[in-house]
Amino acid sequence: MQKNVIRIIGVPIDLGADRRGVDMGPSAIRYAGLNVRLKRLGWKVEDSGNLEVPVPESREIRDKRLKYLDEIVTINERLHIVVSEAIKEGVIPLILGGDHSLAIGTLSGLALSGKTLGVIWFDTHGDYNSLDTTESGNIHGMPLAVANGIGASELTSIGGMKKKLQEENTVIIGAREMDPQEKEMLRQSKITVFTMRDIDQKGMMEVVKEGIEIASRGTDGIHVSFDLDVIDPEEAPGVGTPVPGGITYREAHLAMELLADSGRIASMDVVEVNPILDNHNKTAKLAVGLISSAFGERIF
Ligand code: EXY
Ligand code: MN
Ligand code: MN
Ligand code: MN
Repeated sequence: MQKNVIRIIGVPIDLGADRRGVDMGPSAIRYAGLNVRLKRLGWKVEDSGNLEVPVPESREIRDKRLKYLDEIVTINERLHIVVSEAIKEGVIPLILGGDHSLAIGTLSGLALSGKTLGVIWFDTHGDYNSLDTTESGNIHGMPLAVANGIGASELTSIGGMKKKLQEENTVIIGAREMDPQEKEMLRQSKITVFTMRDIDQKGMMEVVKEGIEIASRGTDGIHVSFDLDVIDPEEAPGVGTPVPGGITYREAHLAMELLADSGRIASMDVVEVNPILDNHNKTAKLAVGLISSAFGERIF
């Protein structure tokens, strides 16, 4: 087990979303000083560069319920192998997106590694659509459903097994926009959803404490999947699907600091940073600050 090693894996995918630009997320985050910041905290940082994302032969869509399916399957096949290897080698995979469809590969790789991990999914959205419920056909709106074995078999079969998720150890935090059928499907699952209303009423401290407890119950650790659009677009404008009324800068840092205190973070995705829609790399800089808090940076 190689203690205190973080392996950065860039996944410049933007085919899961409607808007181009999120493929530059990994570069924007590195440019914001991620590697130095982690090294300063005492981590050994292995940056494995970016996975190669297939270029679509043409932009014509074969199935409008599953846009760019083949390319997204290919990149997630590649990603799940390297994530599984990282976990088996005892290092912490830190996956930089790229849109949230990459979580299909991450969660498949974590399951393939043999570890049982809880999931805390910070997101505006449920990401719980399937080809039967999606209104956009964008696969970045599907990864959590896919990990739970729901959706196109080309996606749910990545990494072999059907289901990669332990629903009773999975938590969404920050939800404030879901599609009607997606909401119905989530209600039928055992996934815990903390909406913005729950955060307003209970406070982020209580929500994260409950989330850590749920994601830790009987698991080997926690996978954190952080979609920057969970943060209010005033603070994080550089995201592909902004929705007003998000969590604050400080609530996001508190959540990361509490997770760091728990000592249970086994892996982390940081997704949906879109530098094209950003100003002066503000969202990528925020992402670097949050990652640093998650990996032990202290105010005092
Ligand atoms: N629910 C909408 C859809 O399925 O298209 C919006 C999804 C946005 C997904 C981003 C990654 O969080
Ligand atoms: Mn998402
Ligand atoms: Mn989102
Ligand atoms: Mn998003």
